[in-house]
Amino acid sequence: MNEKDYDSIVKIAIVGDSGVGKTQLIERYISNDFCVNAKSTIGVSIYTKIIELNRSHKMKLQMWDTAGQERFRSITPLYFRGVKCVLLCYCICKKETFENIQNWLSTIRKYVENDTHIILVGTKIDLEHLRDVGADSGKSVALSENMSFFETSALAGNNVEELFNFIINKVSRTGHTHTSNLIETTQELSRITLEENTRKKSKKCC
Ligand SMILES: Nc1nc2c(ncn2[C@@H]2O[C@H](COP(=O)(O)OP(=O)(O)O)[C@@H](O)[C@H]2O)c(=O)[nH]1
Ligand SMILES: [Mg+2]
Repeated sequence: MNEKDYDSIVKIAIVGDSGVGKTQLIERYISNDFCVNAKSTIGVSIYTKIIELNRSHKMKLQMWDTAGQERFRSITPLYFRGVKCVLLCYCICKKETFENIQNWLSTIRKYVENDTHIILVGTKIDLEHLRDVGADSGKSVALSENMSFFETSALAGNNVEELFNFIINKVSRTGHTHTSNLIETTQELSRITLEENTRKKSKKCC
């Protein structure tokens, strides 16, 4: 499938503490598909996957993953621009990653539109024997903060397909996508990357 062959585009951003399994979750979802690429640029990896909603509509999912800068709490507003859905992840075996959810929420809500879906995701449920955060706690925070809730395992594959099908369902029902915003965002990202590369090159010369 030609990567440009799509009718709409949806940006999804994934956040949460370092090590909770964000990258693995996305890689698990896309790994069996041919229409996949990850473009690593300044601090961001962008994965894409084209979904055939029906015979006349192909939707391109653009998934933004951090390249570790969440460790320093230095995610740029650009990361959230035009986003339609945010996956906010914590590890069910590490309570502190769950306790950080409120901090993440304040960051997310500072930058996203009101109609952005936020999904709370408890990761690594294959490590049930090490569970440190009950599913009920996750559910209850999700409910009080108006988020959807999933528990997944990227390792075993539990609920990964279901999670992304849920997202596709949600965003396709609300209909509109932020195409123009996304084009601007992608152009801006290319510009910054270009500037970064030029700066690095000129440093080497001197
Ligand atoms: N047991 C288990 N380990 C996982 C799972 N997902 C990720 N990991 C491990 O957790 C560590 C961090 O994963 P990564 O995706 O890089 O986390 P990120 O920093 O949030 O992107 C790695 O060692 C992964 O192998 C999972 O579902 N189950
Ligand atoms: Mg990562």
